[in-house]
Amino acid sequence: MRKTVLALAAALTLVGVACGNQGSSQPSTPPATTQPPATTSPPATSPPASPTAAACIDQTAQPQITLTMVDFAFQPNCIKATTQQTISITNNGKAVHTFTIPSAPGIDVTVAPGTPFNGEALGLAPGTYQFICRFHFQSQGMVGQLQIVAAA
Ligand SMILES: [Cu+2]
Repeated sequence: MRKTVLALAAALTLVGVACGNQGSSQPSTPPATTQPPATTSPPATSPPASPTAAACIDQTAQPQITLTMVDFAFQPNCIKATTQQTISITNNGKAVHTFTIPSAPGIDVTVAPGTPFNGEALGLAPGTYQFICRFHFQSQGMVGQLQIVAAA
């Protein structure tokens, strides 16, 4: 089961990279011009594994980690937190989502709309973790990153 999830995550990463380098339509594009991004796909989403540090929301001073789900994204999608913080997850979408850390066994929470999850500390060692929604990470790219640092 877990190996399947990891394999899918790896596949997603490959797909994301491939899409990032791809001009969606082939016919006779001049090679040297800067072409505007396709209207439907924001260019900033290509590498899910490494958002820039500046884009990561520092929540280390908050009482707990607060994460919101919408259809189909995590907000924020990069959080800096400490080893001691608990987590609060609210689903503001219409679909059921999960908060799942494939590399951390046991962290796999299903959160229904209107039923916030208030959990314990995640018990993660300092490090960087990718979290996903198991239902939508592949189809919708519903992923995020958690940067865990030692508690002050
Ligand atoms: Cu989802």
